Amino acid sequence: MLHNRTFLFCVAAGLQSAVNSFGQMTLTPVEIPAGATSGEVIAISGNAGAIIGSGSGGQGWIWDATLGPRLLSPGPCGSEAYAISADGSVVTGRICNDAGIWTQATGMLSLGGPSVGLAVAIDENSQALIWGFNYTENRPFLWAADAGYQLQVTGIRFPKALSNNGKAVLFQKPNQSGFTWQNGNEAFANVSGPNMTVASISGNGAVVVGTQSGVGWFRWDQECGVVALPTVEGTMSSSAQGATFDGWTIVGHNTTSNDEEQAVIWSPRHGPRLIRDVMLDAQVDLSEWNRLYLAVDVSDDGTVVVGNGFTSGDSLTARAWRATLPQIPPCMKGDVDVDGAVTVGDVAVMAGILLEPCAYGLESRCAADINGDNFIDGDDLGPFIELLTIDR
Ligand SMILES: [Ca+2]
Ligand SMILES: [Ca+2]
Repeated sequence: MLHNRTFLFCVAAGLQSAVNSFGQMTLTPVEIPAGATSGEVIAISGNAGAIIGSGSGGQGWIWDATLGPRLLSPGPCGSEAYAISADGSVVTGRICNDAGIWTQATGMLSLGGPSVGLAVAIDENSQALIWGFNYTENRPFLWAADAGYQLQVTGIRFPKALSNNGKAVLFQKPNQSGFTWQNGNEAFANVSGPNMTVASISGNGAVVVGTQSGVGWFRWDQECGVVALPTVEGTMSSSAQGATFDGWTIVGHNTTSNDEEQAVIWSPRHGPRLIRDVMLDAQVDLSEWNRLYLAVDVSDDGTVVVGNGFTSGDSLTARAWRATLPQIPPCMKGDVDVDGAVTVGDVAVMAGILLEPCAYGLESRCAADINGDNFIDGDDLGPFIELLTIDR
């Protein structure tokens, strides 16, 4: 009798925790302010606190849970929002014909023109850092609070994204010919390929995500270069748009049958999944939505994804959505042979992967990169042995 009651209690507790993890999942429209010309989302802050959106030539906006939706610059020449810092405190984009900086305290201010601000970070001295592009000079600029607006000597390269601390910078090369990546003065990469565009960089600066025709959506890191990501069944084309802090969870779109773009999330452990299916599996009500066509960005911890879709009542006007997910590890750290447990059986595989990391699949690499710096080396060995000891 006692056994049965204990058993029943455990079943009930198990059900309760399943309900709780489903309970964390939601997908809701993002409220946009009156006067906004577009409901499309551009980015979410790394800490998941704020979302920005913009329409071309329109009115950039910001939304957060405390203050709700607001226009960045309600003035006559409008504004656009292009990037938000990881802590959500600073937005950059365009105001009139100038690059702009927005904070809660100041609203949108000009940095100089004719330019647009494209990437923003808070550096190690807690100062805002903005990279953008100057259209008359055809050159990027860097703006910092202490140094002001400075044109860069480099040729035509479009700043795309910064790591959370501003140290790693990603540039798109012209004519979709590839990208350059720079991490402080320590590391540089110049990657070329036809029809290759990049979208974003992981918060830790180590992973670049983008799209190449013939390859589809891809993930790049310094150790193994460009690796095509798997796609959902029937995918004709795909694009990568955003990544978590460690670059092991990536969002974008897969175009499936009927030429329909669908928002998708990938991690090594779960593979590519349509956001729609993730939500429906958790019994989230999507009857309000006709289609979720693009996942635009993801928070640093992977628990909030933002994207655009069409509601059931209006299949012409794009609307932003915000989806919350439970925190799901992208892989089981230490389980390099991918059998679901960290055991002595992983030791031989770990030895092999340390010698030749790029010969292994993404799930094994994620599992072997125990400290999450996107290199598999001696620094992962200590934590690997620790995981072995705990599990045995
Ligand atoms: Ca294993
Ligand atoms: Ca590592």
